[in-house]
Amino acid sequence: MRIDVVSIFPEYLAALDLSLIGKARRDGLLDVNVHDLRDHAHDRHRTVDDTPYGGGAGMVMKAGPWSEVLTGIRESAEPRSGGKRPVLIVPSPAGAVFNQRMAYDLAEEDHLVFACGRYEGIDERVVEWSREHFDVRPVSLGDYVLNGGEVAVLAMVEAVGRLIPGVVGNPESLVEESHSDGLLEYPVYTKPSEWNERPIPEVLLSGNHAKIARWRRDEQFRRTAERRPDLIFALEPESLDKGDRAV
Ligand code: 6GU
Repeated sequence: MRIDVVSIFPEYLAALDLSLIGKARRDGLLDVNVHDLRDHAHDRHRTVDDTPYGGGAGMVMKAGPWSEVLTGIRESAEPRSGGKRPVLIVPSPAGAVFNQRMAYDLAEEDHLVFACGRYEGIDERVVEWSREHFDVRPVSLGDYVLNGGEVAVLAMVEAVGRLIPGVVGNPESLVEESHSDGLLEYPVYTKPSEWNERPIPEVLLSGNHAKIARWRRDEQFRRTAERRPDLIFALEPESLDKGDRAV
């Protein structure tokens, strides 16, 4: 998968050299390119923002540098088989909220481009113009405000990157994690079996795999109902098994 990130703080994205995502890059599974938007501002002060039409607080990112950098990225991308357009993700608190479903969908794409806005956002005409060549998706991490899209991009690239085959060493570990089945994950324990006068749940020592599976599933429901009741309401009836019941 190819990933391009455009930012006025490219140093923020240095973390993409680390850990699992860094290894995936070195292994050739991810081709990540970070672009400095200011390289596409051609005045003496490398200006990327200006005051908003209609007045109001803050500054708005100018269209010119954005159109230049996005055109360069598009032209440098190989023509895609089937004419599939790259996905342009615009991180914004005004976007659709990112979730595991979206991460799975994005992991199927060949080319993701992230446009990190700062200030009050990017001139809306850039977003409209981009639809000609990109599949444009404004995406938010959640209902709170960050100063810019960079931290959101780190989160999204990690969530998507780890779903690409070969990035996570043991693909089994993707199956039983939070949100993979619409529920939060069950609690886990390791040795010693008693610590600080606290034993682990007895069932986990029973050797009865069906019973353990049932206990874990019940714990998933208990946790989800307590911490994220919204997820219980969103469950597809078909995703429930015969043993599921109100916990
Ligand atoms: Cl994706 N960007 C910004 N600037 N703020 C956010 C966000 C994104 N998600 C939540 N708050």
